[in-house]
Amino acid sequence: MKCKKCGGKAVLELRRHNAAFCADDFRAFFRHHAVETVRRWRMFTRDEPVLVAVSGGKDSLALWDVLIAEGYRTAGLYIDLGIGAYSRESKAKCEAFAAEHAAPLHLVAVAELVGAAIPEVRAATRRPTCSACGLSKRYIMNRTALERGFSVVATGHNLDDEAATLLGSTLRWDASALARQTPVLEATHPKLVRRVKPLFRLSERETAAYAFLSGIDYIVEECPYARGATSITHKEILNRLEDASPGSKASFFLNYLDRARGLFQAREVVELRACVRCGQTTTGEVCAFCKLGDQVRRTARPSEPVPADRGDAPELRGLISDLQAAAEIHAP
Ligand code: Q46
Ligand code: ZN
Repeated sequence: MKCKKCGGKAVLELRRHNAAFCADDFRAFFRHHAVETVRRWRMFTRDEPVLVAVSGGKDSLALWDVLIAEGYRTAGLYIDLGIGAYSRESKAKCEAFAAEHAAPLHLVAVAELVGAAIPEVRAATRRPTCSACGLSKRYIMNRTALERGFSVVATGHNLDDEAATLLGSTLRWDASALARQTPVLEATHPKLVRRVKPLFRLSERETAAYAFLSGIDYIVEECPYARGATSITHKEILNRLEDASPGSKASFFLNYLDRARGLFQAREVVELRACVRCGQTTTGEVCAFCKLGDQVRRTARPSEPVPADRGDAPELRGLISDLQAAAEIHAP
């Protein structure tokens, strides 16, 4: 297999692009794709300070790496969820990455703002862990960006994440979720910042390959609460489609953006106002995040132990695991 660019030995084949690349040319291809997405979708300019939400995983650290290499003005934001060893390790990865690149990193703990870490929130509210966690992350990203002078937050969502979310929303015909799914969520209120996903056209396998070939040290373990999530099943189904017909994942999501998204957005008119308690946006009087904090304080119970990592073999984890992607790359 030869590199499409230089004719040297290829280390990675991209079937949907009908191409293969050597390590250097693949990294250049990946960076070009991300930067073109930022430019074409008007996500941010080179003068605008961007807060990059990093979890310690491959996607968000690959995104930060690309933006630093391409000369954007970035700072990282690590949200400490307080999920035992998983959070300790992922935080250490982000701190090490920031130190290595001499880049600023903002740290905010969920426990500081909600009054408890995610395992305690889970015990206190009995609502799905990922729903409370997702709500907290979105709130903290927006509020931190506003308070610290960033007009835009970038997240590391890749094509597989977006296609799986779209499949989930479509299976439920959740019109509001469909209307909200976009790579650029504009700031439609003075208390909102723009939220963007520069890697949305790059697959999980491509992101894993970029992180591996760039020598990025990221956390391979997934969050213990991710286990059994329906989004993993949706990713598996999409991977089977992709195997049978390369390009299906991209076609599913990108054609949604082109052809169907507008139909859902046109129907979705939401009036936002400031939460009477914290000033962040809400459709009611008090925002969902403040209500979550109330609930935690009212019903605080001792937390259940964080599920231990069962050490599943990578192929059992459901996703095209990072290790599989890394293993198929013949190190240069
Ligand atoms: S939402 Fe759920 Fe994630 Fe929060 S509890 Fe873990 S899996 S980290 S992307
Ligand atoms: Zn509030």
